[in-house]
Amino acid sequence: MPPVITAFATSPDRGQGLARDMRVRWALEEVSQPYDVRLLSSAEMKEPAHLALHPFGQIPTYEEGDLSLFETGAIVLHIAEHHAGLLPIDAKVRARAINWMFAALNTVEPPILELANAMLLESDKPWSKERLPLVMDRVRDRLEQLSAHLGDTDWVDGKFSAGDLMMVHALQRLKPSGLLDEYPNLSAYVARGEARHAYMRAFAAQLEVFQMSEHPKSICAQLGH
Ligand SMILES: N[C@@H](CCC(=O)N[C@@H](CS)C(=O)NCC(=O)O)C(=O)O
Repeated sequence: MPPVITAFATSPDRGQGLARDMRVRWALEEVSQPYDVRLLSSAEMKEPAHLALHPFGQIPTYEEGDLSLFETGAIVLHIAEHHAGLLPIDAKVRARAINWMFAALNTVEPPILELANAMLLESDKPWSKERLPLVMDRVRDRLEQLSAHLGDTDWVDGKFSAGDLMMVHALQRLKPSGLLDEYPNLSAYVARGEARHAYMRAFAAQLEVFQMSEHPKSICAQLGH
């Protein structure tokens, strides 16, 4: 039985790959593992059946036999530890790749999420105009450092790893802000991630869910049903 992940039945980003099931889909595609998806409405995410799998009522979750996980960092690490392709074999290089997964989640992603919230949820607040530049500068600090580290290399530490997967996905959320464009090597880094075949397969799969939810009739018509 393939693992089962959960995802939004109707993704708020309209299938643009920002929902975090994308990380898990991408990881599974990188290691060529099939998976099933259980789609949830916002209401279903807060019901007891889902809360038993995810105490915070979010997506994605990952079920494999009697193992059930939440938190994309833990899920992607689990996948990477059990299938070749996302973590190097050498113990020290492997530890460094895991190091980069944590850096993406704990150091780079938090200011990006703060900015996304500031732009999406706080723009109507009287203090928003004054606060936004401060939040943007906090993101810039991290981008500057990451950009200096990356230099003209392709990936954060040698070959592509789960560290890059998490980092690219965290950075993608910056696109609407324009901040990524200030760092050409980071824009190119994200584009390199998006150009991977595994990424493209994962993206297409999650976009299809959104298209089916929004235009079920036209998709059925295209499929000849
Ligand atoms: N730290 C969690 C974050 C999960 C998360 O924020 N999921 C979002 C979708 S990308 C969600 O379920 N949002 C709906 C909600 O919180 O009610 C992870 O990496 O898995």
